[in-house]
Amino acid sequence: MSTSTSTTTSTIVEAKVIVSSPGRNYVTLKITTSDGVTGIGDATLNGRELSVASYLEDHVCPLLIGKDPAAIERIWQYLYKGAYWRRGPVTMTAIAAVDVALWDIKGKVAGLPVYQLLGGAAREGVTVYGHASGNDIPQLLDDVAKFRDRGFRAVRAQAAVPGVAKVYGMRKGDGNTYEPADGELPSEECWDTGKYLDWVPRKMAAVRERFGYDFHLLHDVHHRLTPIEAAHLGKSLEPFRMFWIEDPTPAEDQEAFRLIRQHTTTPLAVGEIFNSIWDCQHLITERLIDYIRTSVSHAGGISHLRKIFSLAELYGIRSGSHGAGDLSPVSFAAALHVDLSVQNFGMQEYMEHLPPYQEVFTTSWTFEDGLMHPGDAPGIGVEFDEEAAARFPYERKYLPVNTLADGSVHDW
Ligand code: CS2
Ligand code: MG
Repeated sequence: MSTSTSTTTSTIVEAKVIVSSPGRNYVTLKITTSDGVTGIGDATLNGRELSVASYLEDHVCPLLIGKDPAAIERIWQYLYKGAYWRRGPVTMTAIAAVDVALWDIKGKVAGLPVYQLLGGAAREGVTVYGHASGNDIPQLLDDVAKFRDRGFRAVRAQAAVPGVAKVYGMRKGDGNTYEPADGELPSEECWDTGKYLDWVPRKMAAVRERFGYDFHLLHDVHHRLTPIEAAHLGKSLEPFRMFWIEDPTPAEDQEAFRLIRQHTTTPLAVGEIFNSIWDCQHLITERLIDYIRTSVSHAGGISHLRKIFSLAELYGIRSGSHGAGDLSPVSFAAALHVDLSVQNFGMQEYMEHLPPYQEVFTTSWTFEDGLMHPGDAPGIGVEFDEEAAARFPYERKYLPVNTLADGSVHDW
């Protein structure tokens, strides 16, 4: 690209991909400019990390050299339209990493935190929800209590389903993580919709009975129900005034949400596996959902996420960015900058990262009284220690695979 799009003379001189596993696998892109400014982006795609690393190293990094780092939108379009092959998790995660690294650079050059470049703070802080879980109701209630004692204003409640051996959302071992699997190959889980549908309302009733209604209660269905089953669940949870139920049904079929909507007033959230605005166009413009959960790292970076949230704002739909631990501290911080600056912010997921991530990523965000703030360091506000990252080599890991009792594969 020879077109000069800004008055600066700075160019990109290096784009480097670092794969490391400080607590879990993370793929980090580091871009350096001719002025010696560096920016980082998160290119982690859980269970498929090396595909994005290769897409970047083999196909994207060579294209960046010599380009103007200030021309974020043009570079975004060059990587999206210029590839001819568009969308998909690998492509869009790679583009997201470039986008966030360039916003980081822009902030550092301007001496401003990224949220200031996005229009400034629209609120004092970002409401986050924590992940409570338990092997039975008393354990779940103890865990919810811990989050409330720490000041969380919103808690997601997941619990083991009696009669189902392993369930999404349960912590294990040191209590810190439930994904990905331990082994070098995927673990298998066996799902039972009937048992789950009977159990969830009992669990939520217990939570509301013990703690009342002065905090937000959330639940992740993790794509496991058919639309009519999801409608049944939404209806059965209405007395517990859920903040949302998440991913009630697989969302490849956007139209499916119309059916759920017709049957329940429980708010619906979806989008963590979406990669672009086209994945949620009808969900938003036909008001089939209440919260759009697309993430910085899997939906094309800060630039594209802002477009999705702006579209949603027109239809009264609020943001609810995915913030699981497999999104590195870089994309979590980037999400906080977006959350703070958009008008239609709803809720941010906060699944704390596993130690020893702090040896590699130094963050400047804060948590106080249930609200988070990205901090005022120039750029994204996360420093990446490449030498430390080298001490934690990549380990192949997969997400679990779900089956039904007859052995057929079900959504995990
Ligand atoms: C999840 C994730 O946080 C969530 O809401 O659904 O834990 C999801 O399973 C992982 O991000 C997959 O990598
Ligand atoms: Mg989820």
